[in-house]
Amino acid sequence: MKKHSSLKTILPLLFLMILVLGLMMCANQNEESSQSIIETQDQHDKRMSWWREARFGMFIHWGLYAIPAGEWNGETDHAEWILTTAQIPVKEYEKFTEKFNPTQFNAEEWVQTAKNAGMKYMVITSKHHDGFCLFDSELTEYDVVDATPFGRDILKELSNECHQQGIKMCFYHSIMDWHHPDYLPRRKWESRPAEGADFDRYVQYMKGQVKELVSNYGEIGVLWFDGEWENTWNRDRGTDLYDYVRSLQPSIIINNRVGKGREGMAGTYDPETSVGDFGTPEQEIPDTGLGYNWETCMTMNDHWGYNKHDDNWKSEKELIQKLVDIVSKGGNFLLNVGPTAEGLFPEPCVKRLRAMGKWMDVNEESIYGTTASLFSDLKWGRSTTKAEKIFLHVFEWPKNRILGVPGFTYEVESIYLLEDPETQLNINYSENRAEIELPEQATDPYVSVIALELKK
Ligand code: H79
Repeated sequence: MKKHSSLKTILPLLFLMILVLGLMMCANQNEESSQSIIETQDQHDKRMSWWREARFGMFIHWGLYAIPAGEWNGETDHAEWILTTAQIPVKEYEKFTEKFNPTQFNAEEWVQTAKNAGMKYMVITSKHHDGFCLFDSELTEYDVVDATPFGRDILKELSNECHQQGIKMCFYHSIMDWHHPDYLPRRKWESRPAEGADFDRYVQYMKGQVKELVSNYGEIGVLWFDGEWENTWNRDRGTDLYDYVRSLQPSIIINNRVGKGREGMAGTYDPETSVGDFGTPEQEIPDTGLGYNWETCMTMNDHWGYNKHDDNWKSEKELIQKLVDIVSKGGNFLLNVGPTAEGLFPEPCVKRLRAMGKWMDVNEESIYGTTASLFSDLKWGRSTTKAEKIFLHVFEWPKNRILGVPGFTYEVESIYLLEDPETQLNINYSENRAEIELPEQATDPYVSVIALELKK
């Protein structure tokens, strides 16, 4: 009975949705400049809402390059770019497939590690610039299932786990491809001839793979493109790819590197005139918010892919403060792990992720679903806000125990440290400023968070 009545209400709705989608697709085909999919602000906000709420995700750079682990002919500064930076001929690089056998890989553990750190989504390299695929693609033999002794579909195992554990599965897919014979331009140093290469055919290959990724691994949160800067990629191709992915899965979120609008490593763009749903600062944090969605991606040491010599790890404190800094400016933090060829997260990563998780256990309320700071120029730290609450993140504990908040004139119902909600703190107002009386010592070794509940 119940089933019957809900079907009755859903069927006309479904019909209407199909009609609207069909009309949108026709409209797209008719337009010369392939204007991107149209959606209202409301629809956009709804599509982006899980991502805005999430704030913190894990990037994973994993592929054949984990085998040389950054070292080639005595040079030790390579990583996922090693094919190009060490000028390894494609035929020779392909031989790494014979050695790719990460027997220690455990999808459940990886996802659990991300989840325990407080991360809500995982973006893994389905294919990096080297062209090697971590999933079973029908369109190439150059993938983990067809070409390696390991023979398991890594993305299948990870996406199953992600869905199981409530983490959004997302894929990084490189537009640039140093392996595919149709990809152009060739690297200047390599001897593979460019004759006969057909870039349009490459684009068909890439779109075919994207279709596999969006169709065979359940719901995908984000498609994260990269390597868009070469001169074969252009605005129209970007718009076409964006529209194509959204036509396959309308709810998906796509970064701005799908198109040509990105401004260098700052990752900024104009969302009004370029395709893509968010900006992508790389290895940097903007000075202020950007007025649109953005996500800083960053390494924990100095390489994305595993480099066995790189010990330049950011401290736990730095990483937690970067997370807070980013969120206080309205951005997301996509923090990278480069697993080893055995299939393990390097121990220094695990240690840092554990510390971040411990901090998040106490302070996550001041991160998830918050929006940017209401105050600029807080000398001692950062701030976020959510509904009727303001959070103050103290990086530097004031020696005189008085925390000054310029511009804070709200009346508060309640004020306390997130780790000790039972103990009320005192707040005094003078002129255009509030002063909060703190305990003598910082209560958290990294960032202590004060919550202020405002009077309604
Ligand atoms: O996957 C990781 C790196 O391998 C990849 N992006 C991250 C997420 C990466 N590719 N290139 N780089 C990082 C640095 C390259 C920068 C440059 Fe450019 C490319 C300099 C000139 C062309 C990007 C586009 C910055 C300026 C224009």
